[in-house]
Amino acid sequence: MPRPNRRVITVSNRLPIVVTRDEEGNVHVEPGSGGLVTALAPVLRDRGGMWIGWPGITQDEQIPLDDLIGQAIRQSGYELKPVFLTAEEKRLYYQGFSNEIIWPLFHDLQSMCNFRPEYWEAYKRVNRKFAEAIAENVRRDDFIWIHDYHLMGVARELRDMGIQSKMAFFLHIPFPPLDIYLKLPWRFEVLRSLLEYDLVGFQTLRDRRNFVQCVRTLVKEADVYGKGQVVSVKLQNRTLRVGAFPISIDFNEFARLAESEEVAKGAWYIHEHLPERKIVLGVDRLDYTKGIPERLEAFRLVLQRHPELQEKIVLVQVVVPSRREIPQYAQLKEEIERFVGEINGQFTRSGWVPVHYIFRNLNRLELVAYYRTAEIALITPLKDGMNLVAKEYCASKVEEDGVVILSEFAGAAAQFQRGALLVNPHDVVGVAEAIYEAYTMPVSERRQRMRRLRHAIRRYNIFWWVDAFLQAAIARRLDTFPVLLDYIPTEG
Ligand code: GDG
Repeated sequence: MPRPNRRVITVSNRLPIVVTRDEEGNVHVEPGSGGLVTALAPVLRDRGGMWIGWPGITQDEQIPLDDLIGQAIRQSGYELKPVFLTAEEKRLYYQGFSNEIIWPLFHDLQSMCNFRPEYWEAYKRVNRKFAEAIAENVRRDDFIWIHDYHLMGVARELRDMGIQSKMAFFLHIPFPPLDIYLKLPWRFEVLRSLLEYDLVGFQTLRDRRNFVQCVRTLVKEADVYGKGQVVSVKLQNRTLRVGAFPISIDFNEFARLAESEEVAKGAWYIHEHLPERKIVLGVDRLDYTKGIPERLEAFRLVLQRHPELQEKIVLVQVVVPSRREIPQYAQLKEEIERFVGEINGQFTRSGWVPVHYIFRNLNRLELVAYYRTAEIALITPLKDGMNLVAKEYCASKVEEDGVVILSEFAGAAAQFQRGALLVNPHDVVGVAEAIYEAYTMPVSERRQRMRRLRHAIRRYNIFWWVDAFLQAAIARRLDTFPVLLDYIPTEG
């Protein structure tokens, strides 16, 4: 196990707090509740660590946060250190470099990138700002764990400031293949900064391989050795490790919630209004990587190819508002809504509307009620780091019945291949046929598949993930790893 006295300094773009304003304009701050926060909270509490990040509002909004963050600290039991950004930094570093360059490029969508040099300058400035906040708070023996694509440059800044502490990085999104990575005008700078970490973690073996291929090609002195989940990269004066750590969820929390009376009531209510119909569920942030228009096309196709499913099946598509300041996201929303309108216009009959479209944030109970009640989960991203919705759906299927249709380009595909129906999201006929297969699948097969999935997700949950990462980073032990297979499609 990692040395118990080592504090963990977690750094992410966003602090794990939610800042809201009520009707009277009063500002409230509550601790966040995602899986990562749940898993890291006990680690931070026990070791006296801290979380550094942007609270989500800009300096220009002039909201005094000190007292409110103080309250959030008392509730969470560990330190929270805000890094404040100006409105311009938010626009150039967050919306610009992070979400108009790295996000599309790393999801293989290079034509959607907006490679503006001022975005890069702002990214470096803000990464330095984060590094300064870390440097002010770090002690020599601390372990610094930096998350995600917004902060790839922090290690370089920290080393330039002379910080020698152990540092690790985890990328929540995919790492692209060499040919795509090469398009990045700042490819050497980004790679060089990543190589300053002591451990770089990816979601899947494929991402890890892509990264290693970029290092081998672009960094002449790098020598890569080892095989399996974690390999070593030897540079002139240091060696770092690079590994695959598939992130997960707090399985028990979802299962417990799914068993609660409130969720059972919610699930009953949803089905009561859709009697005799199977529910196909899609849940996604509004994002062009999630493949929502392609999925709607597949749903339209299954209704055409198998008309006996009409009036027997509904698609509930939840889209959670996200990044709406970026024009491509606003366009995507319009495209989805036009498409939903077309399908409903074409197929609706008295008493049956084929697509139920929800554009808002559901609360946890509502979300789990949908998971629990839907017979089929339709999760078809064009590319996704992992996809936690797939894991949450399985954890919530406490009756061990339900079929997952999952994109082979989601990081989760490797772990799901023996339980889910894996599809190529671009093959809309294939996805339509998978919906038909899920609809007609015998109950014994559904249960067998769902049990397998639940077993794996229960075992390799978020607590396992945090532990595996910390062990690889601090204790340099690797023995908790399962065999992580790639998914390779086979013919026929
Ligand atoms: C990035 C990577 C990787 C969704 N709708 C509602 C809601 N959600 C929650 C889900 C889930 C989360 O949002 C979505 O997580 P995903 O993993 O599916 O996708 P990204 O947001 O793109 O996350 C991804 C992940 O990081 C972790 O490493 O898996 O590949 O892209 O937890 O529950 N939550 C609530 N209401 C909703 O309506 N409360």
